[in-house]
Amino acid sequence: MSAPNRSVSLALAGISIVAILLAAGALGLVLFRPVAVAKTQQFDVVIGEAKYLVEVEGKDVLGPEGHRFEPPVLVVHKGDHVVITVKNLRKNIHSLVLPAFGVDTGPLDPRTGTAKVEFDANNAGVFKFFCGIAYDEASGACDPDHDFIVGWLVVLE
Ligand SMILES: [Cu+2]
Repeated sequence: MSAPNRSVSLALAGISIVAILLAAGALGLVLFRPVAVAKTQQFDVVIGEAKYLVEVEGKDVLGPEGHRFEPPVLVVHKGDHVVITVKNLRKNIHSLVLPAFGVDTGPLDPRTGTAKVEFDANNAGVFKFFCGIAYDEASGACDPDHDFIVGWLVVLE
């Protein structure tokens, strides 16, 4: 085989390899769609206070207070690493418990109690979190509206 023919053969071989790689890449894109890249999601959640309306003589006025998590809904993607800093702004002891991911801040002191919890959101779904401190007036643990101090973690697929 002469030198020019060898060059043509090498060129054809190179073109063939490139074509095969392009085809494999295109096939890969079809078979393995790009997925969202997991990342760290940080939230600041406070145990705060809501005011409710009551009707007095036909007018709506601000009535009793209730306790709540703010924000009450956290949205992440499956696989994200979630970091939540929880602060208790209220005058009694509260906590944040998220059983689905083994999270429990433990008791947070009134007004100043803060805790940071971390976990990997490895399951998609809607998961409830709540105050894990049972109401006990004598010891200043939680409040009479304990059962309503709830929030939701939404983990998207
Ligand atoms: Cu509480």
